Amino acid sequence: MDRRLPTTVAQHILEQQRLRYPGASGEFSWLLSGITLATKIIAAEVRRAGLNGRLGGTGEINVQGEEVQGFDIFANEALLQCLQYRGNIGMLASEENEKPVVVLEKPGAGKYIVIFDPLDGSSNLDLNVSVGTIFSILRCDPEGSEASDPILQPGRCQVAAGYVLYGSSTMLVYTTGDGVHGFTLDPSIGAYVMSHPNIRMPERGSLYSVNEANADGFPEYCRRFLHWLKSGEDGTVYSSRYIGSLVADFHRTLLRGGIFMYPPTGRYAQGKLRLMYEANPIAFLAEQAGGEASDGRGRILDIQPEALHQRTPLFVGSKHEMERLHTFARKPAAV
Ligand code: AHM
Ligand code: MG
Repeated sequence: MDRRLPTTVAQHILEQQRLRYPGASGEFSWLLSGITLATKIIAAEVRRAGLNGRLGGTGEINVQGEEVQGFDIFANEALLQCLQYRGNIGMLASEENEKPVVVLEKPGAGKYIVIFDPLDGSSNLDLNVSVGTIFSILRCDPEGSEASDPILQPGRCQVAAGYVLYGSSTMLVYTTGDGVHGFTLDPSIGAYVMSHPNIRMPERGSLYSVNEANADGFPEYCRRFLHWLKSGEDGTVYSSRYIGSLVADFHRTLLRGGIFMYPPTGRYAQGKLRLMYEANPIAFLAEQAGGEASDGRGRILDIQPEALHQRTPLFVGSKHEMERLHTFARKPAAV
């Protein structure tokens, strides 16, 4: 009987490297194995969320001005520890740390920079709702870079990006610029196993995802776009879905199509989501799957970051809905 063994993420990365970069040193696979190890540790802890005393806030306020959750600290430590000793990472930067962690004495001696949101949507954990880890990998010294701060690279410079969704199952979805691949954690063998090869985002969908409670504070073109989505004008009856956990909301958008939006709001004039460790990795994945991501004016991946924790409006989804959004953004309102 021909029973093929499952393809694990480690095998997949090695195989891809062998095909695309025959001379590769294997350092990149070593780095990614740090991420898979940390996220398996986080997944195990998330599974026991009500039992390990980590639920709820710590009372501390982080660099974002938001209350730190007990799980944020745990997930941040897990990633820092698993990545710090890889030997090829010059710097690590996280939503939870105001400043990047310099891993090597000479950061330039490392090959890679890893930026992450250790546990996005962590306030949802108290309610047993899905959360995620998001990561973005850059080169320490990208070709042609003259930037004084090596971290502040536009998203198009990412060499890899992905997320882990701690949902009804745990899934790792990543890209190295050669399509998007999804792996499901098989708890019986403790490995991420290929379950979603070559994910393509549908050209159009029938779902939109936005925190509509903020709609009065959205730019005018967003309100007109929302109205259009609900009008049924192009023959699609749109329905709405909003979890309030970016990784889960994006994962659905990736697989089902449609659009996810976090526009500027009355409270967050620049949008709420962070460019370098939320919008950039999500945008890289979306584009690699055939979708689009913008801040309403231009491509997310072309934004030159000015600060590590900078926020940006984010619109991401299928080509059809993104094209319509941009039409509204360009067209002034009729007076
Ligand atoms: P966090 O990084 O502090 O967890 O916040 C980001 C989360 C995203 O997961 C989600 O898309 C968004 O905040 C939801 O915000 P809101 O509650 O304003 O709709
Ligand atoms: Mg976050």
